[in-house]
Amino acid sequence: MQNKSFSEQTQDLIGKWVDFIKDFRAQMTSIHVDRLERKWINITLLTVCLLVAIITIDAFWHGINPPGKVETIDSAKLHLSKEFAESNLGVQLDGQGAIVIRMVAGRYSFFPKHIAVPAETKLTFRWVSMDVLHGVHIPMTNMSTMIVPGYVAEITTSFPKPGEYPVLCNEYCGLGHNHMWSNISVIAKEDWKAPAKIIVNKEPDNG
Ligand SMILES: [Cu+2]
Repeated sequence: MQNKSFSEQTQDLIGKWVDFIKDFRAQMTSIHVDRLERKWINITLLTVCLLVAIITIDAFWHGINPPGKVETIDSAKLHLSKEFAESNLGVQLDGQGAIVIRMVAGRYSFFPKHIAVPAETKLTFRWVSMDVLHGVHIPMTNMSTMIVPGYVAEITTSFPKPGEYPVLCNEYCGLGHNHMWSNISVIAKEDWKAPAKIIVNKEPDNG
């Protein structure tokens, strides 16, 4: 058998698809479909198209895109990276005084194990995974995202009331998955003390 060039292979594939569609149409037109049934098929298809269109337009309108499109990082070198080195994890203030929290997920815990943040304050969480796919869910907040190895997941949230909030992994990550949780102490705004160390800039770690 002789090797075909790429364009010949593409033409073959297109030909097969055209044949398939023609065949499918011929079969569909040969079947008797009641007028009322046809009407409902059309209504159903239109509804599906409408819903897909709404989701697509909404995603573009709100600039929703997968976390993978935003920022990449080498998961194998997190401990050597500038931003996610152990000493930089946890609650920090950036140059503008905004609170940024850097967390690492790994089988089977979130690091640091415990943090304290102020209530009713905008908090930016930056999550990375050191091994496999994890998820993070904090009930009663909008915090629910996948933590995909190789990517930084950034979420902005705030805690309405002081108290203890659980941090749960919601992606199955291995045998210890159901033990993968930690907690966050949310402290009244006026009682919270900012950490002493200030990181002015996060530097890109992408090699
Ligand atoms: Cu898990």
